[in-house]
Amino acid sequence: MNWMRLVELLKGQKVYLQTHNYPDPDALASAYGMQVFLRAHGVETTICYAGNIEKNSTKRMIEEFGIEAVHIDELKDMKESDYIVTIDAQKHNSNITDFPGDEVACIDHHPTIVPYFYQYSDIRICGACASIVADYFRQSDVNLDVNTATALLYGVKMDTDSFNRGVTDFDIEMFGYLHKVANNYKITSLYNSNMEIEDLYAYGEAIRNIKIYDNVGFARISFDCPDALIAMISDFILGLDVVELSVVYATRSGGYKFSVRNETDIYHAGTITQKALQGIGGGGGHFSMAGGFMTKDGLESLGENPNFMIRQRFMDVIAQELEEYNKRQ
Ligand SMILES: [Mn+2]
Repeated sequence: MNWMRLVELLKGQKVYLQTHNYPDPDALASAYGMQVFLRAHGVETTICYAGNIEKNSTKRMIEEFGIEAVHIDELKDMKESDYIVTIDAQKHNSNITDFPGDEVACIDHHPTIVPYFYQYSDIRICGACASIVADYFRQSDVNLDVNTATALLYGVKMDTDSFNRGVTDFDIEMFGYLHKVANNYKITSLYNSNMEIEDLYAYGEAIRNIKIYDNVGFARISFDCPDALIAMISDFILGLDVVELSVVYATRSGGYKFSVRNETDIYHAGTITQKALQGIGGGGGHFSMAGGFMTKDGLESLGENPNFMIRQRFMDVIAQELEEYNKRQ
């Protein structure tokens, strides 16, 4: 990371900070933090996204912190020569729409699926993108105000499921840095109102449909749900004592949207999701958490009993992964 190079690159340009589609608290907190950081160095930016902000709790977070994020439909004047910094996302990933501007920089914490050359790239594998953004404040000695520290800390907490998921020493270090400044009461209050009544229907259906094969839990939801909710349910299923890897999927555009969680050191959720959905959709992610999708055509190609086929595909890949793990031991 070389924050001065980033500032020099963006100075004098029209700059957009683009999150992944359907931005979650980590994406929004990271974009907001970057905006405050860049403003302190004389660079004005616009935060933008495609898709919707789905969860009430995320909408509330935006209000609480005063984050201004503009939907692509309201951005008619973006030009090809304008600069884009992708935040919590990388160009060419399936979860980010290609906007007209030029993706000159990337700040992200996900493994790269499709490599792309940015003029400035800061991709560090850690629990939350907000941890990386916090590091910009620390390294450059820009004043970290309470609102920004609180937003970033909330992003870290949400993306790491309170330091239980994908967390690294670096996230903990940044937690210490943010915690000194943040309004911790505000974080607790936001954190404890994450669930909406409608979410319970999705939980209900997942619980009714759950199938356990060995140490793997599968659950299907027959209606469209926000990504964040599918992820929460996947975490919930992982909480079962007998489940070490959970695969939760919900109907989306004629196919399915997947969320996969892993608590072992044997499997890699990203690899498993990618392999299991190859040819019928796509996916990827971290060792502990991954997302994926299956297209309508992919689903139709699975024939009469698609749910059985989905479980079969995952179990086959999981068996291969276990075999490779045992070989390495
Ligand atoms: Mn993130």
